Amino acid sequence: DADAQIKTDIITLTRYLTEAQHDLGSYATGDFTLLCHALQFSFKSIAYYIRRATLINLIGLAGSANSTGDDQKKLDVIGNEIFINAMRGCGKVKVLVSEEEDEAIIFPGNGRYAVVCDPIDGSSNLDAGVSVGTIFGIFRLDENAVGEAADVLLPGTDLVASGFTMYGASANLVLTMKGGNVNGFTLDNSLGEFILTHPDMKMPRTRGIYSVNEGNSLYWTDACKEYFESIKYPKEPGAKPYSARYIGSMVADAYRTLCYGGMFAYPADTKSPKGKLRILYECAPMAMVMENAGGLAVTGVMKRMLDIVPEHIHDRSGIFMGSYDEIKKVQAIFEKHG
Ligand code: AHM
Ligand code: MG
Repeated sequence: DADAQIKTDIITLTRYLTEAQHDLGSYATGDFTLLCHALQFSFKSIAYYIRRATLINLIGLAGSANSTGDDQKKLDVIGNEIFINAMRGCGKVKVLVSEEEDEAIIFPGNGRYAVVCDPIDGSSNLDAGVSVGTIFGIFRLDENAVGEAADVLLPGTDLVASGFTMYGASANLVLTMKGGNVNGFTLDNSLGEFILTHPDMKMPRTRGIYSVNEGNSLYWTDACKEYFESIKYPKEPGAKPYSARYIGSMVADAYRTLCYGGMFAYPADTKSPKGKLRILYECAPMAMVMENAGGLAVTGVMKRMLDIVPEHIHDRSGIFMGSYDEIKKVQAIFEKHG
């Protein structure tokens, strides 16, 4: 009967964090758990405003531009403010880097963590109702960190946790911790809780799906052109060409890649020699998720993404990420070109 199917032993994010705090010992102190609770609140708030955006006049431009000259949407501004206030309020964060802020924000107090974030990634898609999301990474600061931007110029291997939310048909949160697995949570709007719905997400090792802005192919390097040609016009007898899927919101393209496998790329090219996506708060957190789910993430010159140390907080990189065997194919072709 129906009653028998109702789950009464549900793992909420709160429960998960409490259990993780026990398991992870030194990584997850009480401070870390409190910080995650503040993060979770910001995700819920942003999800709420995105759902209501069209109704309460939040679509369209705010009339300003962010640090790197992108036009800001009203929701970019609101998402950024929600995030900053949540991070300040929890008292555990010393340094905050946001895509929407020129400079790192330094909070008073003795927070021991640094948070890097893109509060609303994919916002050019917002007015069309396409999925957008929040990307985040958490570093634990060095004992003698003074509280400045330089404190977060670290490789992704130093992240203690990272993940992203995708505000789509439902709000999905993907969370991973250093050395851990990847867990997916879905926001139950009535309960106001993120529920563990996708425990231990593992990407298929291979899948014939590619995700790239093909409109840039004129500017691609020869290696890049050869790779995409090779999957569209396979020479091996019986091999099928790959399917193309490109949403144009990294969170959504990454979420699909996590669930179905395949590869996602934003290569560096002659138009954007350093690529488009930012190392600190877009590439590194995603790379950590990909690796912990059994995949790979590399730069435009095939270096492990998590090893890259940005020189400046808003530095960019080319990126190729996704299923293990797919990224190996990319690497093989790029290596041939030297
Ligand atoms: P944003 O942070 O300004 O939203 O830009 C990042 C987004 C990614 O979500 C997405 O992968 C990429 O830009 C799409 O770029 P393009 O429109 O050039 O294909
Ligand atoms: Mg972004």
